[in-house]
Amino acid sequence: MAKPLKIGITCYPTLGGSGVVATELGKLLAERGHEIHFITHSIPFRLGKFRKNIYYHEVEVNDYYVFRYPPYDLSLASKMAQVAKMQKLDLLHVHYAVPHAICAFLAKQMMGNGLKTVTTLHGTDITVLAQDESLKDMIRLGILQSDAVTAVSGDLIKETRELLDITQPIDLTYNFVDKRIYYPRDIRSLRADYARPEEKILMHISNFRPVKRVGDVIDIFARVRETMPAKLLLVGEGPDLTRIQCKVEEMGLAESVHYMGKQDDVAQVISLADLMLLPSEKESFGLVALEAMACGVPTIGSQAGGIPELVTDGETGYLSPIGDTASMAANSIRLLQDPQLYERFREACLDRARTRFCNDRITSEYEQIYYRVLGLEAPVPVTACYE
Ligand code: GMT
Repeated sequence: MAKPLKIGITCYPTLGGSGVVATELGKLLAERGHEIHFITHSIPFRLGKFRKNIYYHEVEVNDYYVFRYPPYDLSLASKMAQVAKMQKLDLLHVHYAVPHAICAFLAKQMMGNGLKTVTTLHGTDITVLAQDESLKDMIRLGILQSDAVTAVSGDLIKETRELLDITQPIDLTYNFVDKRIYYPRDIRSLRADYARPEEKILMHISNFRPVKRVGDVIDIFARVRETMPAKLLLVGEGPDLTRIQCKVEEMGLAESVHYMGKQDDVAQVISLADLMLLPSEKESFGLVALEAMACGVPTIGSQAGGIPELVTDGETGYLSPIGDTASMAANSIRLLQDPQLYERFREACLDRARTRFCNDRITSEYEQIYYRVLGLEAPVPVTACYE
């Protein structure tokens, strides 16, 4: 039998898809008997209640008076090494290259190279930050010094290779959903709070950053509303939110748009929607489209990055060129006006989420990578998803 591992996980604990993936992965690995140590600056927001096999180590930043800027990265690296030593970790798995891959490299050096490190690239660490010449070489070093590197889509692997001139193997590990949490919820009692029975509900969930093109979401919605009664639910917050609120006002849509802020029970919220809108400029995978898919909600989106690897155009949603809001609106209307077509898409969504992106399969893919890096016998891989 394969030996259970002791794994340190570092991620951004308070926001974003990379933190969600890292935390959910840690929980699933703990369920499989591995000992998981989160090394982060605060408790990962999806960690929830006390769980067997899960520990949390807080990174405290030293603000000694000579430091003009408290050195978080160095504190993190020291904490990683300290926890690795104290808990006899087998490896560190860091999510998002900057600064985590470099901190893991420093921790490894402090441990005299005995510690293995795995880096998962999530998207903007490559597609935005690695475009910056002042960060590029550091990101490249972090990747080269990792014992294994994974990325969340084939497109992100390609972009990493091209941008950073990297030839070492990069494993593909898609985002996943826990099917015990993400399934179509019964929202009959809730729906009436947001829309009348004849109104369709369109939804967008993001961190409201420019790469998400939330302005396009409003344009798509405005066009859909010209044809049918509809409401738009905007979930999340971020730097573009105020600009978006102004745009909504200017377009006379204020009565039809609900701002839901940040939400914890995403599966419940998504189950309210008839369509998910994801018109991003850059999107290495698009976790939110997968969460929607698992709840039976098709996505109307752009062909950016890894979205086409997730959303099958014409089967589980429709994809258009970035910025082509007319086509995205036409596709939304086509789907919403045809109940039979919509039902086919919904079934295809549920089927694809369960079979290709389920927690059993992707957790096992990460597990195989850990054992490979450690040169240990691995458990039998899970290649199918269980109902
Ligand atoms: O979506 C974001 O901007 C947040 C970002 C993050 O790093 O938390 O998400 C990235 O990682 C997710 C998990 O792997 C992916 O599903 C998102 O597509 C990716 N975002 C972008 O590439 C913009």
